[in-house]
Amino acid sequence: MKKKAFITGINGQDGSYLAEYLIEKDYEVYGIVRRNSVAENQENRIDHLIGKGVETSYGDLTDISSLEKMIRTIKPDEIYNIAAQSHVRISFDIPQYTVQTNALGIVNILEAWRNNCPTARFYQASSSEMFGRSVDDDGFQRETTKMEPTSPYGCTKVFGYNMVKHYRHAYNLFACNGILFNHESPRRGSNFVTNKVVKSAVQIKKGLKKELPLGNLEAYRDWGHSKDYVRAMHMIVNHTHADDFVCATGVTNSVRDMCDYVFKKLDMNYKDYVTIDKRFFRAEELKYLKGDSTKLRNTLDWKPEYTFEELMDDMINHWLKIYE
Ligand code: NAP
Ligand code: F7E
Repeated sequence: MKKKAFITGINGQDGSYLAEYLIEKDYEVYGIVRRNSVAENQENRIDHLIGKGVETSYGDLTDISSLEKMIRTIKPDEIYNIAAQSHVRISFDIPQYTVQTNALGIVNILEAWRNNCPTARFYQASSSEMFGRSVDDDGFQRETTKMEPTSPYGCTKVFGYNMVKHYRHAYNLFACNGILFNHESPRRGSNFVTNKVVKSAVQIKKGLKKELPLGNLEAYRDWGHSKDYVRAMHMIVNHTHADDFVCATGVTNSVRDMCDYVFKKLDMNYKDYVTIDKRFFRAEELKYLKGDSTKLRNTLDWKPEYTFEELMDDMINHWLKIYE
């Protein structure tokens, strides 16, 4: 019999790659999508999968009835809680909504799971944003690094992380956290910095735009490819026991380095086009991320297939094709 997976956030960047990956592994894949006034937006990243192994229903993390109905009727083997208000800067503008979705939302799905299909394995999309201003002496963050979040988003993710561990210990359930560092792709929302830079640089190259306003160029991030990271999610859920794992490349670059690479690749100099706009700064900045994923690499034999440069090239080629 085919395994069944239930994915919240199936229409997001990771949800869509995860759905593709699980279909290749012969899973039946189910997901919830939110009602959107532009009907085409509801499933635009997974249109090509609907009816080809993926089935969706309307649902929302803040609506426990929709979660209970899905879990009760599907009886999934694996639940991936990928949905979130995932934009860090926007979490400063809408902190209560971010808490409702990311913090109360996880209580909703944990309860829906515990009461309707506790034999399923549960994955929570935890984040390096939980580490905030905390870095170990050797310049890395890892599973044991103290969590000192610097954003409403980061605070909600620490809450979710702890609730997942609590359900594991209190109810003996298979509940795991993947602590994922930044991961990107051509499907990344274009208000996250990588896709914003790549898309704008290509538009500038094609004469469609003149400048690129950005915020903090001195922030460092450990950027990987979403395709590599959804593979890690599946490995974590299929481990012999429930545990928490950091997933990262171990390489860090600044936003400035990233701009330099992308513009050079298009035979331009970022200094001629990038301007600084304080609208894109945050009330508190997370300055530096570099992840140590030794535990994931040694225990589950995971390693990334994409380097930072290959990731950027994939995104550049995507936007070049669109504007050609
Ligand atoms: P994304 O592209 O923003 O996708 C988020 C998904 O969640 C979308 O499908 C969105 O639906 C859905 N969603 C938002 N609010 C919801 C709600 N109230 N109820 C149900 N669905 C809701 O994010 P991503 O990059 O794929 O990230 C996936 C997860 O990993 C998120 O939990 C994020 O916080 C976490 N994470 C991401 C990274 C990263 O670098 N990408 C790193 C660490 C952790 P709509 O399309 O309707 O908005
Ligand atoms: O910002 C700086 C910004 O919004 C990266 C989410 O997936 O990863 C992501 O959160 C850096 C920050 O991602 C602009 O200040 C400069 O230092 O692409 P971002 P993020 O905030 O790191 C974590 C791990 C998650 O869990 C989140 O869900 O880039 N930056 N100028 C800018 N950022 C944006 N968005 N826009 C700018 O114009």
